[in-house]
Amino acid sequence: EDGHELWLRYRPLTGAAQARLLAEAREVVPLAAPSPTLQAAVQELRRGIAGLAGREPALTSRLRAGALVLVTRSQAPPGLVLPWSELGAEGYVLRRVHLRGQAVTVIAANGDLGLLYGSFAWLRAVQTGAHPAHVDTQSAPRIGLRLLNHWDNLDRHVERGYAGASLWDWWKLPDILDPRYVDYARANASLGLNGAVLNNVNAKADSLTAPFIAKAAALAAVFRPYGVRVYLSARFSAPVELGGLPTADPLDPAVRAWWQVKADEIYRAMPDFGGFLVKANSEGQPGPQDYGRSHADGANMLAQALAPHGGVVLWRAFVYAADASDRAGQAFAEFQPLDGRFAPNVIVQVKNGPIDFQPREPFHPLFGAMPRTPLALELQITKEYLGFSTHLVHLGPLFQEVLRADTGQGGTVARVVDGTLHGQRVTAIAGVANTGADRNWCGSHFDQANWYAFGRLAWDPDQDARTVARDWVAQTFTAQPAARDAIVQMMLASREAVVDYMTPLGLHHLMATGHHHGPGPWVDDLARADWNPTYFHRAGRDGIGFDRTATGSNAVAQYAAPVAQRWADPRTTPPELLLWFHHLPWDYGMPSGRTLWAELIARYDRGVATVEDMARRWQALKPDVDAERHADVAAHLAVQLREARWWRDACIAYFQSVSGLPLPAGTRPPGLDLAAYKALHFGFAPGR
Ligand code: BDP
Repeated sequence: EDGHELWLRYRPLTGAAQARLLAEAREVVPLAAPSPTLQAAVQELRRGIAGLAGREPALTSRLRAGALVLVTRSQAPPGLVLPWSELGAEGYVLRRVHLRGQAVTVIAANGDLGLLYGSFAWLRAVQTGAHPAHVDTQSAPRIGLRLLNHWDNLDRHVERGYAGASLWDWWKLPDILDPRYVDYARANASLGLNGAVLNNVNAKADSLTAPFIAKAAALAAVFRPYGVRVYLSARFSAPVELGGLPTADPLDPAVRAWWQVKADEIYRAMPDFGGFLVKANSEGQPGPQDYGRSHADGANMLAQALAPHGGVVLWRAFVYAADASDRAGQAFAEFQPLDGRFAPNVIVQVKNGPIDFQPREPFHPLFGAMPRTPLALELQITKEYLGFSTHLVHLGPLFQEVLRADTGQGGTVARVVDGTLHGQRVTAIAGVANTGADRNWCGSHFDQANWYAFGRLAWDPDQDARTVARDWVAQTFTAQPAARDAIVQMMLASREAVVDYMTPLGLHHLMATGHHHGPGPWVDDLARADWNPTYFHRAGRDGIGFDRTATGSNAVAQYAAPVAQRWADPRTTPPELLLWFHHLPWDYGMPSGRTLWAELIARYDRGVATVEDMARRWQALKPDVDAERHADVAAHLAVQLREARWWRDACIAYFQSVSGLPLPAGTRPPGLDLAAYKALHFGFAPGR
């Protein structure tokens, strides 16, 4: 039990459940045109049933009672009435019906990809405890492009990766194919993820050379049966670096022609290539602004090259310049005025919050503010700022909080992203992957749940994070309800815990320099003001917090009126976002009755207490979890507890040095002097 099988373990059910399963899955009957995707669906069902029920069902073409029938609309026997038109290209129905007089279970879809998704959904239902005769589900994805973004370099180093080297063995590709590539695609298909950007947004032009296109095409061929399309991050200056052109100006005809030829070349190798992801004029990456052109000029040039082939451009809105008065306001200032100026196959990809994947941020003000532009939501699955893969932090609640945030423009972020609010046809969601070559794929057992939660919410952004976590636990650890729910409870509490022990009350970016491991609230000497934690918390004798109201940067005004009004006033700002928007005196009165100073300390304490509680709960689960994984998670929790205490102590020591206030009565003083916390350095932390 090293976690390698992810949530696709298919361990034997109990005796009675096995019998029930076999009664409904005696045989697998495909009524669909043969294809590699259909074959993948059939294989998964046979493998899953063999594991769960202890007997592999036969593959036949005869319809008998108790068969599991994979059926597409075009091959459906007369009399099979299903809501086909509601299923789209990828949706499915799971239902017990009578076909030619026989009681069978159908997995029905318009095409073979729907059958594959339906097969995984049926297996999931059975694994999570559903009675196989009562499974009755209809589902179709709400968002069109559901993508993982890999920040994987061509030398296999993964930027912000905490699970070992990249899965992609670029050196051995295209000739030698690691069997993991299939399992990667299976895992994604089991969640409904349908695309992977293979290389880092901090891109090298080399990834667009012929040898690397061939390597990417080899991966695309492995992924294809599973519906996972390949995308590439494109370096904007590639026409100069690879093509020898004097410029990469997007309005230059030779540059445009270069991209056109490059796109044609890529599509010859991968006819279903998804498109380009681009980080431009951001953190040193080249872009159209280098030539006095706009983001729209740059994106549209690439879009034109991809359009004849049906590809898209995902153009990132993660930008901030050194001279900006407030980094949180910059993407909005640059992108919002471009609304309506992007080609139809451009999607602007926006991080969930306006800074950078913090434990908590308000939703990004661009959501809802660009009605004429498709916006993709970019979430980070890898936990760059949330304790890497050593801390157990379940991100389902974070993802859900963003998706459910009301933009004040007539709908939530989910309604912007799924295109319903502004009638977008092209829709997308992206998660920065946490996968690597570690045996358990994600650096820890519980980090697998973050990949899982992302995939499930990408398929249906209205799903409840608790339900998704419950499914994951049932598939991965145990379906026994008491133990399952105890694990779910730990997971759901973990996100608020990390907020509390790192950055409570709307604080952000207090992490140490570069690697972002551990506390560094005192850091004030970096080249750019907006890289320093002191820039973000602004603590002094007078108080703490970033004034983003009219008396400060006024970034709050970027939100729609109802939201902006609420957050412009500290009394109507939720405590969770208080110091994001307001600079307040240390004795400011909090709703709890405490002063701000006392509340800050109480939150740090609460964060540590929650981790203590998680570790206790896990100990109590020892009888319910296999020894190998139990010990591994316990070891991770011990590290997390130590580091939560370090965060709490270092931050309290630092903020006390700034506020000059005594610790409230009963507060445990930090174990060390501030100087000792400052002196800690981690030159070899992973993920840089
Ligand atoms: C930041 C990361 C950096 C990424 C950047 C991005 O620290 O490694 O390159 O975001 O999203 O979170 O482009």
